Amino acid sequence: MTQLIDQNFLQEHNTKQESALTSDYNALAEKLDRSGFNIDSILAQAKQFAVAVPSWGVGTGGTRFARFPGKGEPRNIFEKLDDCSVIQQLSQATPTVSLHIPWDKPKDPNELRQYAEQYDLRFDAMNSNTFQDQIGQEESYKFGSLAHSSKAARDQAIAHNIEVVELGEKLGSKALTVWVGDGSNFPGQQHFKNSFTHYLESIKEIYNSLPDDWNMLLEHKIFEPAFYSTVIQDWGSSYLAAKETGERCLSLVDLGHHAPNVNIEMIVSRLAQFGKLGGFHFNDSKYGDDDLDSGSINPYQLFLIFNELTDIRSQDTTYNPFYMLDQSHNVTDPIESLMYSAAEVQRAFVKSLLVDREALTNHQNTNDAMMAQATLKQAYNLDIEPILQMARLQEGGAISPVACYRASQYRQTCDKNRPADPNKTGSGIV
Ligand code: AOS
Ligand code: ZN
Ligand code: ZN
Ligand code: ZN
Repeated sequence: MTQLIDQNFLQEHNTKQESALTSDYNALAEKLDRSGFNIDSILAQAKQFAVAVPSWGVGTGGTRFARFPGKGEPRNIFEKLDDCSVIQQLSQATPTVSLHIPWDKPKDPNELRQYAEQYDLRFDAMNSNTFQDQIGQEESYKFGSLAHSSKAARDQAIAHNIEVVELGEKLGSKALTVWVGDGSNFPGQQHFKNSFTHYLESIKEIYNSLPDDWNMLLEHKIFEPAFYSTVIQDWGSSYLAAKETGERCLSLVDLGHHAPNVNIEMIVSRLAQFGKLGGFHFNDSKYGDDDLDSGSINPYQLFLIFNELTDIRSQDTTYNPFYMLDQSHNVTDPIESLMYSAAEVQRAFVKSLLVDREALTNHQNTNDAMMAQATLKQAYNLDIEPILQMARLQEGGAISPVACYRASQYRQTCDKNRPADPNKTGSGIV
């Protein structure tokens, strides 16, 4: 396997911290043992945890006002994969990449697949894009795509999605995530029922062309780019569409796509109860679809979401929704943000394993509100960092990914090897 951070360097970096980690880990083991948890079984589950990196996340994001590119940004999908491989090498929590078409459209899918394979990276859900017009495209998406009033525009959007699925099959992906910006900016602009009917017809057509072992994930969002109404604005519309469409059509929850203060963990529970929770886009939000780093604003909410997921898994161990980070990095090095965020999601997952579920159930059944909330807090307030560090160490990653990454000078190397040249393809690093 190709590794862009020198393994000896990584080991040296870890060695300096190993004895401190061992004593922290042993102390935590004792503490957990007193509450009836075996740390090694928690560690084993922490090692299994995985969240996909979005290919576009390794470039600096931006707002509609400006974008301030960072140094040595990846210029094409191959360089994006290089960066993803570094994130995985150090964090050991991100073995897959979620592609976006057409931004990442390869000339030769085989070449792309092989390029990823050298890093042991696989491809997660494919993302289609009918929220932007591409050069040379016949129909415009200005007034919508899958829900457009014009059949020609809808057909074009359907064809694009089918093409994305075909490409995904060649790359080993198993899911298509559909997010559309369709909606309206003025009351009266769009007929609510007709646009939803059009959307339903369109996704059924895409669904019918899906391979048998694929899922289709519908992503709702309350607003933006449409500012008055959105066709798939909430989990209700998403659920209805998924239910109408078929068994393998599921809802995807992006944490930033709800009104402020909405109880997302409850949405998680509802969708799961009826077999329609298919995946997540993790990020954090203060005001809207801010796409801030996971766990940076409301880590308790993230924990409560994983508390639901772990509860669901306690009844169905095969349940395995798609997890992806969907963030926009404007002021940080995207590699640092993605490594840190992956660990934050992993942290919420690990803490959810440490909830005393039997006690919680008893408190719920006896209506002991104080002790029920305290049971959740008991797990949430634990410092489980040694488990995350040990998981990374044992998997060949970095005890402290950000520190190790900075010391490796990877970004500085990229800055040298990636002179801005939009026409250049291939990697400047390997
Ligand atoms: C848009 O707001 C959604 O979060 C999408 O999931 C995603 O960010 C977009 O598809 C990027 O391509
Ligand atoms: Zn998203
Ligand atoms: Zn979003
Ligand atoms: Zn978002």
